[in-house]
Amino acid sequence: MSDETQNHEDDEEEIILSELETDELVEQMHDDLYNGLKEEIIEGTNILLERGWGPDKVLADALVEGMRIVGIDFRDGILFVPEVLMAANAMKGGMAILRPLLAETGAETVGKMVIGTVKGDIHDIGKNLVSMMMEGAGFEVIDIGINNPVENYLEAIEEHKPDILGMSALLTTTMPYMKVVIDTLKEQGMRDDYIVLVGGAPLNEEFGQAIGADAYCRDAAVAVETAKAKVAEKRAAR
Ligand code: B1M
Repeated sequence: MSDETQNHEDDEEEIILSELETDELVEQMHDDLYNGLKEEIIEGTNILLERGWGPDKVLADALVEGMRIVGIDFRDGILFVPEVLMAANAMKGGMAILRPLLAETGAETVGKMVIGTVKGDIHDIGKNLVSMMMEGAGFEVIDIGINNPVENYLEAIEEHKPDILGMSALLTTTMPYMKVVIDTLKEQGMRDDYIVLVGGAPLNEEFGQAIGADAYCRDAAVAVETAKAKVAEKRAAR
């Protein structure tokens, strides 16, 4: 090990989160999220709460802002799936502490999404990544898993009343099923009650439009940005 590496490691070991000024701590948490350090994120979240920060501020300034940076670097090809999964997992550590506190304050969540992979399709890695990034951005996510017939989507939106219905498909043979779900929503007069976002490797913009979705999302970072924008639009229109 070179001296430089040794010094760098020594530097890293010396950081004691509770001794940092609050603004330094928040910056350190952005770095820790980026590096997928769950224990540090849990510790940092608790310290900020002890210092009197409200859970909404911890969520927005420390966690969501950190994940926003992760999302940008993922979009730009600087970070890859394994790193993003680790960051999202670290974020979950902080979220687990904040979620009950946020519920107590009755603060309006960023939004709620039901998401699932369509009938006939068992691919879920991309969907899980989208779920985690959405949670990282402060959304409440109800993940109904894989191989979902239209009835499962209807049941979930009836029960959870989300802002967004998200669908994932990885096969050219299963992607047309998204249209079945959207058409059923139309038939039941519910289409306009939900923002419908679709994604998956074989899809594209034109397909999203052709089946009547509100947007096609190329990746998890785009899903987060699109979801935020569409929910804000919908709330402003209300
Ligand atoms: Co499958 N498979 N697979 N497979 N598999 C593909 C999709 C395939 C392209 C491989 C190939 O042939 N090159 C091919 C599809 C060909 C086609 O349809 N034209 C294929 C096939 C054929 C099959 C089987 C039929 C193979 C067989 O049994 N003969 C079979 C089908 C099973 C079924 O579903 N009924 C099958 C099975 C499997 C495994 C079980 C082995 C495994 C899945 C494990 C799992 O998911 N738990 C698997 C895998 C891993 C793949 C590949 C290699 C990787 C998929 C993946 O996880 N990508 C895949 C090849 C490929 O895509 N390169 C392949 C990483 C992931 C992060 O990306 O899922 O694209 P992705 O998600 C992205 C975006 O698309 C977007 O955001 C995500 C994150 O950035 N996104 C959304 C996705 N969903 C979204 C939803 C949203 C928004 C954005 O909602 C709002």
